[in-house]
Amino acid sequence: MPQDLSTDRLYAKPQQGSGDFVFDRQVAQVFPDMIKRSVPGYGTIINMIGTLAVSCVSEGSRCYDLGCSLAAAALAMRSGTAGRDCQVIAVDNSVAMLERAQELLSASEEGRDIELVCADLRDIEVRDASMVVLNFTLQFLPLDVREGLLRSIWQGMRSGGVLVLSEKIALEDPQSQALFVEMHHGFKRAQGYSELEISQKRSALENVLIPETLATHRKRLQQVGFERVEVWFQCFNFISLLAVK
Ligand code: GEK
Repeated sequence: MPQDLSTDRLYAKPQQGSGDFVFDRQVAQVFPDMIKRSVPGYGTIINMIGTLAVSCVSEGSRCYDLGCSLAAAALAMRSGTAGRDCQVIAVDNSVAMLERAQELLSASEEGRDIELVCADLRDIEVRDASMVVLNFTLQFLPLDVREGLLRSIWQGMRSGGVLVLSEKIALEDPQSQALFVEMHHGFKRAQGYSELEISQKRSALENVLIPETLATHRKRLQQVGFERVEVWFQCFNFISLLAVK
């Protein structure tokens, strides 16, 4: 495996203490490599967000990428809506992520057309949206704010608009959960991560990434008002839902 500066080796050496995972400059630098080698199907999900945008985004509306990291989903929406009248807004509260996103987006005409906002997504007012993406972001928010956030997103969406909600989920059945965790670790080994990297990353995420079950996600999306909720992608415990207002 090549070991350049953009390769994720952040957990390759034994860590001092038990630091929780943070989205800092080091993470931003290696993020594309990290997420591709950690989330099975990430590239497919990003591509399909672009495909969804082609048919789901309506004229004069807004598209939001909430918890955008390096704005890959925003860029996919922008490509899917090229030449059309809509605004793509990408939000993240990590300054390091947004600085890197700005560098990457400024390299292309489509990228320069995306509005980057540095803010906590709980403070963002979603308005007139036909497409909203929460691609592996909700899982990092405290459990007690998730419903309120989804409700305010729903309120800011056009009727018929779509929310793409991708999450790492927990399985209700403990044996299935154990099997999927093992399969995910197998995926990470196949991507070149060592046992030390896998276990240290797992510990770092333990208090930070709080997964819920598919049933919990479904119920809450319906409770806040989404008419239809479908799983359109799943690989082990990584899923993506499409919720239609
Ligand atoms: C992608 N969607 O590549 N407000 C704003 N941003 C937040 C908040 C918050 N309260 N909490 C976390 N974030 C991206 C991948 S990564 C997923 C999303 C991962 C941001 C955080 O700074 C980070 O950039 C992102 O949510 C989660 O399609 O690393 O597993």
